[in-house]
Amino acid sequence: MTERLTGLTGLAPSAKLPAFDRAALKPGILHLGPGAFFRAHVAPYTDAALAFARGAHTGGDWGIEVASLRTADVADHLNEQNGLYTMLVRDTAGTEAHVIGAILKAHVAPRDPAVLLARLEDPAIRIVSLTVTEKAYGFDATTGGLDLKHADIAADLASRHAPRGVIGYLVEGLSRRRDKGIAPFTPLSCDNLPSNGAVLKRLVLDFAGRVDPGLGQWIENNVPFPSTMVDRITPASTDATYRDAEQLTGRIDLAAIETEPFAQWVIEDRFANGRPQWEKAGALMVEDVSAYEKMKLRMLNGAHSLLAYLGYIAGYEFIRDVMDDVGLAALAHRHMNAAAATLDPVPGIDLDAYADELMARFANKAIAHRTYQIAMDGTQKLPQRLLEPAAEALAAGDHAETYAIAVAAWMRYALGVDRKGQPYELRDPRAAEIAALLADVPRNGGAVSAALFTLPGLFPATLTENLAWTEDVANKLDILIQDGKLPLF
Ligand code: CS2
Repeated sequence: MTERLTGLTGLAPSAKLPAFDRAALKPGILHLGPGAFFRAHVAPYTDAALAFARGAHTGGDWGIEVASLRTADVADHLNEQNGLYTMLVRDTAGTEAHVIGAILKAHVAPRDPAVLLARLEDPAIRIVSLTVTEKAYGFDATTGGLDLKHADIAADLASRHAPRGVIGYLVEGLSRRRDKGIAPFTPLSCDNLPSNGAVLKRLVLDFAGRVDPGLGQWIENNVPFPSTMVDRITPASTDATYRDAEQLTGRIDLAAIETEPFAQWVIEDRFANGRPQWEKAGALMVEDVSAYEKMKLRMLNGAHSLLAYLGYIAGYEFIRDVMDDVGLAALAHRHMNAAAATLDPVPGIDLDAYADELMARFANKAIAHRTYQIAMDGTQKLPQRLLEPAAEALAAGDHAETYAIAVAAWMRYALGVDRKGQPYELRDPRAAEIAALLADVPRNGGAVSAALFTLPGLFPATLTENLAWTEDVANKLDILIQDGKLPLF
């Protein structure tokens, strides 16, 4: 019987092993949200930085502990495997298996909240990084501060010493450190939010200001919140992931993930207490990440969402299938060019070449990235990916047609019924609100778009008050509702 992946001896020669001494690793990073994206990005970048620093005095101080704030599976599998897991890198030329050794231990916050709080106040932990998805932050787009109706935020404000959400844990961790005279950790957001560090800072300060204004001041004075741009296309793991990981390593691995060869990480170099040499692993350390972030959110993620909604309604399972549809692929490219036109120059990047590279990445036949996965959480993704650039394009005198198509596609998707009349789950934190808004609305473009445009806090007035643009959305939505085909060209 095949053994479980628990150590590094006796693996198949096709497995690439960590190039540093794991026994010498000490914890330095606590990561919240050990999902597939983290295992394809922050962890392997850190692994590569550790390999570079091998033998150097402080290199081994950046081992990672992870904590899940929700489900236990990944954390349990990682612990059963002594933190080891396989990252498959897939391309049409073949699949490589990299065993990642940077993770030391995994925690499950709901099961043992005291342990996570204790880890947050350990002086050895100098960075707390996060990949928790947009919806976990509790950000209210209308006020720019905390969403007081967000379940975690409301619970944590009511019981700040026993938190359950990201902001509550960060504030409690920083509070304990201040009280004990321990230097703060650096919170490092790695989620697809614009100015993710600045947003996180605003939320943490808003929360701290409500429970202890002195703490808010201390955080303001002592804690940097660097923003980052993260990029690596990482589909959810499937049976094929586990099967190939087993074949290439010779070990059963229930924490295996798969990803593409491309990876990018741009990080603002402001840390309270040191950091790994991520630049040795290819990360770009900069003063201001905003230009990179906007480029990635608007060109990659904007086109991704467009393809996901149109593709899903058209019956395509994976992004690579949508890219085989010549019309939709052309639309995606046109969208990228339109998004590029809203950007300031991005240091060192040729935006035409970037768009070409994105087209090739989306078309990667070895990556099975579900349209349904990307279509998730639209209300959390639309603003930064589509609505902000749409508003800027309109203000610059453009018709913003590609955004009208994308928004119409999201609205069609929000109906929750496919072309064959089969219902599907929306998987959006505002799904119930959307369903209620649409309950008695006739299924035509004008009525459905008018209803969804009233969803509080989602669409900026600059868009909803532009009658030519809202009419364009309504017309396109009507076409999509009527026959589900895309006579857009
Ligand atoms: C995708 C992203 O699921 C989504 O919404 O657009 O996860 C995308 O794959 C990553 O941001 C790529 O870096």
